[in-house]
Amino acid sequence: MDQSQDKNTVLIIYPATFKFPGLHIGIASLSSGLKEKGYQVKVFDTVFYDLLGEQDWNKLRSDRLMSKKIVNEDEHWKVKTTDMKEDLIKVLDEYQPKIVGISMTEPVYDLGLQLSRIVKQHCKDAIVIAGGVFPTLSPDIVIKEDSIDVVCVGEGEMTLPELCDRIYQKKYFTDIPGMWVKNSGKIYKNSPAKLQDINNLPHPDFSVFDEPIFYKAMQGRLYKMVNIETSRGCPYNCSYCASPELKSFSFKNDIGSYYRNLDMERVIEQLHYQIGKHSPEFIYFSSETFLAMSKKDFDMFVEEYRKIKIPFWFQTRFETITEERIKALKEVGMFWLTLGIEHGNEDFRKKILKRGCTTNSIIEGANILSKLNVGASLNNMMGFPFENRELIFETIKLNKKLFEMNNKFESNIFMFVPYRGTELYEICRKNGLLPQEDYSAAHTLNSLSDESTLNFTEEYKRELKGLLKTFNLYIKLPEKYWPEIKIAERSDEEGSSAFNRLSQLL
Ligand code: B12
Ligand code: SF4
Repeated sequence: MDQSQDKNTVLIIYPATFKFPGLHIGIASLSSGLKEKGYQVKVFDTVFYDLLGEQDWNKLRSDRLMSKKIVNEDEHWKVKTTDMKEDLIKVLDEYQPKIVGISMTEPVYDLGLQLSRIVKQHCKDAIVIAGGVFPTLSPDIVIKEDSIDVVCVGEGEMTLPELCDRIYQKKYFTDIPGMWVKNSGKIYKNSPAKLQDINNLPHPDFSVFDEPIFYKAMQGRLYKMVNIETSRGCPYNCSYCASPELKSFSFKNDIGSYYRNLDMERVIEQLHYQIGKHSPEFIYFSSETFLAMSKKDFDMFVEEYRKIKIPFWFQTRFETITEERIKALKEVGMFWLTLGIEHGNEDFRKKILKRGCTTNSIIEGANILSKLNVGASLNNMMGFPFENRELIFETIKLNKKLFEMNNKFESNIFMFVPYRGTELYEICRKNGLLPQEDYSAAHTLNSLSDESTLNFTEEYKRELKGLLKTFNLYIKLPEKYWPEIKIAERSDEEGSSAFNRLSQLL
């Protein structure tokens, strides 16, 4: 890089849902790669701008009886009262970046685009590059946007510094693997870059995030949390998830396996590094299926974590739970875990959602957790194609059964959103369930929306909305209340007062 350049800051924009913080490993990993090459990195995030009219992620969750209200919000979070656009312009003026990156998942794509337009209007010469899951799976949509010059298709740790070097050295940059580049009206679609051995990457650089972003809720309290990556991708193939698509994208393009585990030695090294740097109160193992690890790795993890003594939580699948593992993890600080049920009907789960997990293994796993007095968040969805009220009640009944086994379980319910590139997206499209041919879920910025975006009848959409609202009442109150809960499903005055009355009983 030409060190004579005094302005060598790369700005990375992180469009995020209001009050839904969490360290973004992708951005942190890009930052480490850039800093190794001598660049400065500035992150602009939207986490604390109220873009949803006071409907924040946590409030909606507690309104829907999914989680406890946070008691110490004001100690760590600060809602921004300034204008997001003006704040972004101030950052652009201060750092005068030549390269501005934007990380986008599908639900925040619209917001990301708005921000990219502000950048282009204000800094005409800056190169704007979009990356993340949505640009990777839909580069053709993203590259069409006037405010986007380059799309990073796939991982960016190696390709973004390469692009920056070329730009700073005023070199030709239209042929970088893993990049789609728009130049003088022409689009250069370069082949994807080979995937990296994640063990050779530098540790993610979380110092680019403001302190409030480290604070996430656990059981109604905010704690300073650090995310530790133990793997990328997931061995399973659920039809509604982007992970299998990222896997098949890598397979089809012969760039290596997307599903990669970090060596356990590297995970432990990373833990000590991040703890030393950030002193977290909690650790979140940011892996799609944490317990999909070998016995050798598991044993090493338990042995090493024993010395760390910081509570931790993670996400895994029911099939990966054994009594021996949960007992060992509890002893060394496991506080909580998140598990997907997604649907109560085994056949539906298997055939439509492509989740092979049996109801028996869900119940067995829940039994182990109950016996060892471990709490967990259980994730569920509704509003799928080919589902109906009766099938949704199977999800309710399974969650009810589990809650009766262990009242520390929290049941989350989300409206199904078809993400582009997934198998269920295609099924929705073929069955005329998408509102338009080029549908994207970009407008679902609030992923807790209670409106189904599928082409169902208005009556069924209302029914779904009511069931989403009352899901936890059905689970937590005895069946004798069910007729009253049915009234609470309605959004009229009688429905609302029934909902309020019944909520008081919990
Ligand atoms: C940890 C995680 C989170 C964390 C951190 C957020 C984040 N965006 O990383 C939290 C809990 C905050 C979160 C929140 C959400 N998440 Co999430 N999350 C994940 C998960 C499990 C792992 C992400 C990760 O760490 N990957 C490893 C890193 C290294 O990869 P990466 O982030 O993709 O980044 C690399 C490349 O994409 C690229 N890249 C990324 N950004 C950029 C930017 C530039 C400029 C460049 C050049 C390159 C580049 O380079 C990076 C390094 O190689 C993924 C699953 C998955 N397989 O991606 C879901 C996933 C990304 N989440 C998803 C969703 C839907 C959400 C939420 C909407 C959830 C919700 N219900 O509200 C929010 C949206 C948050 C947001 N603003 O993006 C979906 C996105 C679906 C889609 N098609 O877009 C995924 C794919 C899971 C799924 N269901 O399919 N999530
Ligand atoms: S187990 Fe989770 S991360 Fe893996 S494919 Fe299924 S939904 Fe995606």
